[in-house]
Amino acid sequence: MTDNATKDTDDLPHSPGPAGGWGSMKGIARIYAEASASPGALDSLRRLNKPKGVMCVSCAWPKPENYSAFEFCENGAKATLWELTSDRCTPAFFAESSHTVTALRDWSDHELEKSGRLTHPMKYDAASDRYVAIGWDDAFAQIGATLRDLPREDVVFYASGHAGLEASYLYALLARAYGNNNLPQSSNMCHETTSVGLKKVIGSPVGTVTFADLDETDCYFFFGQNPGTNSPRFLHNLKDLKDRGGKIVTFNPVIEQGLVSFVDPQDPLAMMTGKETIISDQYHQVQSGGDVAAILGLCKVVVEVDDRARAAGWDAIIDHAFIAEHTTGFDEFVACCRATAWADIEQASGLTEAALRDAAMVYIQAEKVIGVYGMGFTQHAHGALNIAMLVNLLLLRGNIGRPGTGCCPVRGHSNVQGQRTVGVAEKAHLVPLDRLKALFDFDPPTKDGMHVVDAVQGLIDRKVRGIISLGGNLVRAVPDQQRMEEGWAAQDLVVMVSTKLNRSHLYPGKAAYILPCLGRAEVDAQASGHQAVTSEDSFSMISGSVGHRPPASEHLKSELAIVAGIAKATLAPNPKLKWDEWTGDYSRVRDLIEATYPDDFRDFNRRMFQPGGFWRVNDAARRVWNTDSGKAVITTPSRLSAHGFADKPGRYRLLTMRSNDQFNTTVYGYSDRFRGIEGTRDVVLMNPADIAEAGLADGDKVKLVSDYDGDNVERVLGGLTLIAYNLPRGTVAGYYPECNVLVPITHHDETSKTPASKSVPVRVEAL
Ligand SMILES: Nc1nc2c(c(=O)[nH]1)N[C@H]1C(S)=C(S)[C@@H](COP(=O)(O)OP(=O)(O)OC[C@H]3O[C@@H](n4cnc5c(=O)[nH]c(N)nc54)[C@H](O)[C@@H]3O)O[C@H]1N2
Ligand SMILES: Nc1nc2c(c(=O)[nH]1)N[C@H]1C(S)=C(S)[C@@H](COP(=O)(O)OP(=O)(O)OC[C@H]3O[C@@H](n4cnc5c(=O)[nH]c(N)nc54)[C@H](O)[C@@H]3O)O[C@H]1N2
Ligand SMILES: [Mo]
Repeated sequence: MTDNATKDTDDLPHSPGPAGGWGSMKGIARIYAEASASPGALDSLRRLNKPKGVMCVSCAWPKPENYSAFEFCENGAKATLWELTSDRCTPAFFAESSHTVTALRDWSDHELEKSGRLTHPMKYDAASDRYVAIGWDDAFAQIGATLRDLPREDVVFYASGHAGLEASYLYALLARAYGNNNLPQSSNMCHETTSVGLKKVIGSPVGTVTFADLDETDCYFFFGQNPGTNSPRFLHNLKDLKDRGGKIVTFNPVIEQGLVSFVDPQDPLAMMTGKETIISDQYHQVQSGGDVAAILGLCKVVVEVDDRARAAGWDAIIDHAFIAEHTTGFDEFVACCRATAWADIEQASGLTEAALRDAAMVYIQAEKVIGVYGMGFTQHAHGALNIAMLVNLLLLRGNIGRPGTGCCPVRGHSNVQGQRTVGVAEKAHLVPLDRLKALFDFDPPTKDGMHVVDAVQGLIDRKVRGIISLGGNLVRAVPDQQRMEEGWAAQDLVVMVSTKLNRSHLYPGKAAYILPCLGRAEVDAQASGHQAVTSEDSFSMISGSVGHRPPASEHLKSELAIVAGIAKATLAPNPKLKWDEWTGDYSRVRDLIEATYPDDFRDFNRRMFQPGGFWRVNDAARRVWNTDSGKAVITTPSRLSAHGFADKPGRYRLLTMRSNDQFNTTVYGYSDRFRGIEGTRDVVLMNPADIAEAGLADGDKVKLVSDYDGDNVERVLGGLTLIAYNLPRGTVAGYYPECNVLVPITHHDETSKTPASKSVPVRVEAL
């Protein structure tokens, strides 16, 4: 049983220096060189996340109202430089003798994207096994003809969270006018658990906090989110909290450096002196899937201390007035807290009673608490239960809907949340279909469409026959990659709207097209002049973004123009669908968004450049609960663990992790500086005692074999080096996306179908 406070982490293997500091500067400089970024790219960094500047293409962390000179982080800088590379992937690249599609499959993800920005629309030529250039008009005409021939329900319109609100709105309109709601999105692999699970308990599918809450809170409880790598600008808020004497308690199987200590690269004095801020006051290495039990333990202590306080005639610890007015399920949950034995909680969480009591005391003493979570919560078979448990903890002391408190799911792609807001949704009831009908004079389909998991299953079953992909790299991002590749290649049509070459281009169906688009930092010139686009961040703030760099190629089109091009070539003429006018002036599309979602987008064109963005209303933040009962739901857990399979000797819980040198399937390099892993991603991290017990040794060559009871498919990943690492017993770790061959498509959150990528049952075997 492990319980590491941060003070001990100096002794750990692979515990390099603090997050931020000179390491982050070196990281940016290395990517600047590696990406061969154009010198003008530095100008784009200067404008990042400021009004009338470029909104970062990396993560969805919000933009502040009062920005600093450098309003970007290590990974935002990397993403921007990577996009603004001077390398180009031209028709000449594909014509090189060694660059057949089959040969390119042997390239790593890093090498594929490193070939540079795509410059021309390309079509796969089966005879030569290559992509060859094609004109835009021909590409659109051929795609339109094939789409018209295909059964409407067999075509999928995937979106990955990159594209702005305008292109995304039109993309969803295209799918519905075509005839289906098959609009899966990357959040299906990510925060779908939030969209379904958080909605169920507090009535809001998104988080309730804003920057003002971060400025006011006095405590963060962190579960399975890694700000040092995935939302580094958050580190500044964490440091601010520590500077004003607040507390941070972290639950994570991996010691993540950004949650240990931080040197602010924007603070010259801190940089010169190396002055670190210790981030987590307590760091609890919960085992993978063990958070349900850990939080139950915290709540058990809260209930116990509340009992004692009231018996002694002191103020209650639980906010009983709030509970009575605003919640359901309290009594049953309290009975469960009392009835569950500490031995069971310790067993299921991997943490000691003493450690959980320490954490609970911080919770009890804090007046305003924010609960933060990420993929370590959502990507489990019972991920929604993780979220419900965190909400239980917060509700006990009224820590939702009060300044300085709330629930803070940290989202992924820069506009992943916003795409859902404007209709990229496979669930028909989430979209105001009646308004679409009134605006555009067609009958939108009412049947629910496919989720990513349904689409993958449809590909495996050869039911899905065509896919349009607005950004992303679905072949590499989804579970069951091997079966996915075969299904992908069997389709009639694959259309990828992309900026860089990736693995999803290399399994062409009967007809495959790569349609290259502008990046967000580039000038988007249309009939009415330079266009701006908008996106929505993790705090539901909507901001405009203006590109300033010259496009990577004169042949690029904007995402919006590409969507319009496909739509015009595919759909029967309808005078209400004004694709050319919309392409010529994006403010017209924003008017449509406002007409479709008047509450969220009031005065859209006028407010889009408000510093820090404008806020979409969130009822839960005002203690209005849009749940079935009209109250916030306190959930009694049906189980103590989120991992969802039986434990047995030799079966480990594999968590798939992101390195500091990647953005999802985009691998910038092979330096996972924060974890001390350099030069390779082909590794398995494992507790030294587990290694010894398995008869293996640090440095051994091993393979991972999936040990899934749900089907008989063989899933193996070989060529891995075993590294002894500070992890809880029974939990092993490997990199995403490499490990995706091991994740079964049916192993997903029970309510939202988010793949359970943080707890995959595997065996570790010598090679
Ligand atoms: N640089 C960079 N930034 C990114 C991304 C990127 O790849 N690179 N991806 C973007 C996207 S799309 C997303 S969704 C976000 C993802 O950002 P995060 O939500 O931070 O996702 P991960 O890094 O996958 O996992 C988060 C943490 O969960 C921990 N964890 C795993 N299992 C458990 C568990 O059972 N319990 C607990 N308590 N913790 C657990 C892991 O150790 C890890 O530290 O980041 C976005 N930002
Ligand atoms: N095992 C495991 N699997 C996971 C995860 C995990 O933690 N573990 N995480 C999941 C998560 S959270 C997510 S969000 C998904 C990510 O899945 P995706 O969103 O599908 O994948 P990305 O890697 O973000 O997509 C990268 C590609 O997007 C294209 N691109 C980049 N910028 C732009 C742009 O501005 N416009 C357009 N049109 N294209 C662009 C480039 O061609 C690039 O190659 O993966 C999921 N898969
Ligand atoms: Mo994500």
